[in-house]
Amino acid sequence: MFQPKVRGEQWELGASSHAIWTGVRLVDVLFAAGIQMNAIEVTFEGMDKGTRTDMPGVFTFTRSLPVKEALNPDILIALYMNGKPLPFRHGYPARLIVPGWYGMASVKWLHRIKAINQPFIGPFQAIDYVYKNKSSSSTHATPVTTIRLNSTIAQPSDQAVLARGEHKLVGTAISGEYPVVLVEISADNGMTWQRASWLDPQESYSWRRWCLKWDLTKPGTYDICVRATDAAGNVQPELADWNLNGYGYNAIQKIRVYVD
Ligand SMILES: Nc1nc2c(c(=O)[nH]1)N[C@H]1C(S)=C(S)[C@@H](COP(=O)(O)O)O[C@H]1N2
Ligand SMILES: [Mo]
Repeated sequence: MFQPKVRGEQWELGASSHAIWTGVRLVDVLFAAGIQMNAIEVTFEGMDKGTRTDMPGVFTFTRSLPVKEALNPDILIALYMNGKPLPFRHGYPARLIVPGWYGMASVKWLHRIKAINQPFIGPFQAIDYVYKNKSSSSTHATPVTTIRLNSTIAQPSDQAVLARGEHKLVGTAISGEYPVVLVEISADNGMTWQRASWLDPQESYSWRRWCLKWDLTKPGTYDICVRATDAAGNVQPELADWNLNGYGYNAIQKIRVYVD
């Protein structure tokens, strides 16, 4: 949804989902294996490999975490998704789950974990999944890490035609940084805001669903926006930080609905 458009898959509102993961704590495996004091990063290698258009060679999907992050007791080597063995496409038989981070950190089809004493440089670490603008070289780019404060309207959908009467707006909010404490809706394109109520309790790393009853008495066109605020007082931006590969989009979502 960046303007100007970025290359690649145009995800728009897609590429977001939610599941319950069960497995083994990474930190327990690292200590059981005897991780050494001089380790600075831990690498995670997937079983999939392939060629790239930007450099010769065959590469596995390998990512690293700084040791400090890797020891987070909430990181899992997940074996189950929603109570069942991982489906193949989601990483069977084992995948890393780095909660609160964007998906690229959660290496699927995990088959090797290594503690290393120098920074890991691989294309999926240093070329992809970094925030870059046109002028920054890849050495100065910032890695994509935690999920930015974000919220979305699931219902009604954009361009919906609604009957007059009472409607329920529902959606989700998430942040990988601080808990989301407030979701507000505007039906006048951002002039005034109303507080939504929560459908879910606050839970670490989870998205949290919100809802708002809305009485539509007058026919017309309505621009509806949703914005979330976190516990540190951050509010979603009007415009997301544009970057070459289109990562971390979290601008306030706007939809338009028509009332008959
Ligand atoms: N082995 C491996 N793990 C991977 C990837 C991959 O290509 N290979 N893609 C990553 C990216 S970019 C994302 S967004 C998530 C997608 O996980 P999902 O398929 O369970 O939604 O897996 C991550 N783990
Ligand atoms: Mo991704």
